[in-house]
Amino acid sequence: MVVLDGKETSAKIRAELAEQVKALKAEGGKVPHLAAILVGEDGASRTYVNAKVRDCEEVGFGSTLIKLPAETTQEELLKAINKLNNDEDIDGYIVQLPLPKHIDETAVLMAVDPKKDVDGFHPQNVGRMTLGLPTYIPATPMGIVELLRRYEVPTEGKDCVVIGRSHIVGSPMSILLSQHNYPGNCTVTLCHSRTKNLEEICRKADIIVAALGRPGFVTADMVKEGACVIDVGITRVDDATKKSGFRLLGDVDFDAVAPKCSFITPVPGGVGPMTRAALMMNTMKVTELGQA
Ligand code: BQF
Repeated sequence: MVVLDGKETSAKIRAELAEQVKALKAEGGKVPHLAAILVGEDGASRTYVNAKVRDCEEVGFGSTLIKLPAETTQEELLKAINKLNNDEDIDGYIVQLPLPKHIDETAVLMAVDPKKDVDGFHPQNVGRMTLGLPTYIPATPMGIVELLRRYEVPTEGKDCVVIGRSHIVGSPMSILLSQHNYPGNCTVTLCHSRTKNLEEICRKADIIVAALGRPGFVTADMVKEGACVIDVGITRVDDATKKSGFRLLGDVDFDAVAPKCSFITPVPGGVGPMTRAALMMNTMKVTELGQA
């Protein structure tokens, strides 16, 4: 059994990007500049967005964090987005999700200039991804694909089960793994809350991607001997013994499932760090992807 180490792999990717930034600078090229908009005070979102700014500093990108109060109206947010769309120094930017409930997420994501949409959430970029055209791939599925590639996990002809149909993880993951590519060429089954016989379907899978947000949902009896299991879950639970006051739980019962696996991702230190690295890779691509 091989543990797919997202922490180590993401550090390697950042080091590679830092080298590319150095080369860019030496050639007198423009160094990518990433901006992020954070609305409100949600603790997890703040942590995520601060980590992204730190990643930019590590690889040598420019970064700008725009913090707006929780009461920001949709109109005000759209104005901030418009400003970033027109700011020539900003190559790419993200709107940190989730947004406060009074804001329409779809309207916001549609306002992002597709050329600067490094999260790949704009409908135009979702369409381009679906058609296999050059674009920004949403960070979590892209991070997973990159992890599979770097560990040379076999995917061609494999039966893959994706659990969860979110627009951010499950849906794009199912599309990428079914594409005529490596990693890809899987036969993909997308399971969700209305799926019948989910356990049985999982037991046939060579690759399971668990992205439903229910701690310990995937148990050993659901996993075939030799399967590759990718855990996207990151549920926070209180833990007074931790400095942060919480710990992260994955969607997979790691201790029971791992002995059956060919490959498995841990939580923390698996998919999460790769998500962050994928955002940096997308930001690096901005200058190349002018046509998107
Ligand atoms: C780790 C996210 C839900 C909603 C909005 C490392 C991250 C997480 C875990 C991280 C996530 C989840 C991010 C670990 C970014 C992944 O070591 O296991 C990094 O920073 N993520 C986000 O920006 O918004 C979210 C999940």
